[in-house]
Order: sequence, then C-alpha cells, then structure tokens
Amino acid sequence: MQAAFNRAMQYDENDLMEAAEKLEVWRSFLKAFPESNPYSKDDDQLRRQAEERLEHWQVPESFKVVQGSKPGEERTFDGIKFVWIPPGEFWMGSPKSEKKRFNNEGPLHTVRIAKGFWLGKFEVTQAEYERVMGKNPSHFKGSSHPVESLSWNDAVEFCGKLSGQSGAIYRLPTEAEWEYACRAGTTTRFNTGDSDSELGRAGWYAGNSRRKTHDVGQKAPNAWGLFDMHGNVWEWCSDWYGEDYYGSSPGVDPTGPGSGSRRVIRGGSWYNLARYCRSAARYRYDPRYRYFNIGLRVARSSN
Ligand SMILES: [Ca+2]
Repeated sequence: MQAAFNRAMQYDENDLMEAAEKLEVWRSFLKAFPESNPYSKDDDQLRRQAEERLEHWQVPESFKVVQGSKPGEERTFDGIKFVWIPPGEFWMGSPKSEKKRFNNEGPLHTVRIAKGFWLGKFEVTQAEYERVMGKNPSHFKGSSHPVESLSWNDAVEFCGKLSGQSGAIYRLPTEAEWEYACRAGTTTRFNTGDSDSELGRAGWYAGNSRRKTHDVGQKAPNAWGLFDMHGNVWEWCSDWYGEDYYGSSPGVDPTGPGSGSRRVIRGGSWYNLARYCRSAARYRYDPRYRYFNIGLRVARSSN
C-alpha cells in the first residue's frame, strides 16, 4: 500500500496533469485499498491522507475539464453556445503588403495557442447579459442583438458573475486567442477573403449596417462556426493594449503587456469602415469607456 501511495503522490506532483486527472488517481487508489482490506495502522493513515488528497482535488462537476474533439464542435454551457477552438499555431498580425493596414499590426509573427478553449459562437446577446446581470445597458434594444454600451470593467464583471454562478471559468479571450479564432486558418484580410465585399458576407460594418447593430448570427460563420467576428460590435479582449507589443511578445500564449492604460478591442463594428474590421486590426480604449459599438464575446477555459 505504501508503494502505491508513493506512486500516486508522484502523479499528484505532476504539473502536466489536470486537476480532474489527479482526482482520478486518488479515486483509484482508494478503490484499490478499501477499508475492508486487512490493514495496519499505517495503512489507515495512508488511506486518510489519500482521502484528504481526494478532497483537495475534488472540483465541481461544471469545473471539470471539458474538452472538444474537433474544431468548431458546438456545446451549450450555462445557456450560452460555444464552439471548440483547438490548440495550434498561426501568423498573427498583417504583412506590410496588406491593404489599409495599421502599423501596430506588425511585425507579422507566429503565435502558438497551446491549449484549446471554448469561445462564444456569437457575441453575448442582450438576453444573455440581462439574465446574468439583471440589467441591459444597450442603446439598440433587442434580445438577440449583441449587448453594447458596456465597459471592459463591466465585461469582466459579467464573466466573473457567470463563473460564480456556474463554477466554470468564463473570461474574455486574449487578443491572440481572438485573432487565432477569427482567422480559423485564414491569412486574408477577412476570414471570408480580401475584398470589402467579402467582408459584407461575414459581418455588419459601416458599408451595410444602416447605422445600427443587428441580431447576432445573421451573416456567414467562419470555418470554426463563429459568427460576427467581423463587425456588428467590437469585442473586448483581456489584454492591456501595447502599440509595439508584437516586437517583443512571447511566441506561446501571449497575454499582452503587464500593465497599461487601455484595453484591447477587436473586430470592428457596425459603425466602422472595412479596414477596422480586418482580422489583424487592433484598437483600444480606457477600461471604463462605454460606447454603443463595443460589446463582448466570452471564452470558457478548458481546465
Ligand atoms: Ca463582432
């Protein structure tokens, strides 16, 4: 029993294992050495220690690792539709040759997203926001319209409240996760192609919005099933904004500069010209700023 306990301890100290896997290790240990087995006082103590470990790694059902198996796999968690974004590598930013790019999109560099995650299939709607927060700050009212007129602080509060209600981790995507998910394997200006008319197939922007938001999910989804990554409302990301960040950002899971004064928004909106809606376009605002073209999309961590 001591040898098995030591082996389980080694698994427990393995950082590469998820909490749910460690939980499983201790569960099998206790199953292998039930109280009905002949035991010494030492065994009894080991069993008690194992029970403590089990308690330590016991996590709520909804908190457990839920991973997708293929890109774009759809799941509903806590009343919100998500798609699975697989781990992978992509070119972040835009090449100097890209039409109407901004300087803050360079240098073009590779980024690896080490862990898959769930990302909202749609922008958070007013109905979803109201259900969690009990209020709706939006200028353009409509239960299936994206929520807008909320600050980065409000967006983070929404994620926190949703996490608290469910036990899972909901959060804003990082800027890198956002662009990776938006591109879904493409390297063009928009995930539908290069021209502004191809943007029109994917999203609501100044050229087709009639100066208002629209119900989410009306335009073409990208290859991973995400709607309105281009246009409709800008989406807050978790990162501080760094104008020159790409020059020194880490190649794996970048999370933005350690400090700053403005937070990143991505994807452009109903209000913006096509160039602001490109996959690589980056913009930013004070985290207290609210405007009727900024909303959010929520991510759910897979561990
Ligand atoms: Ca959007």
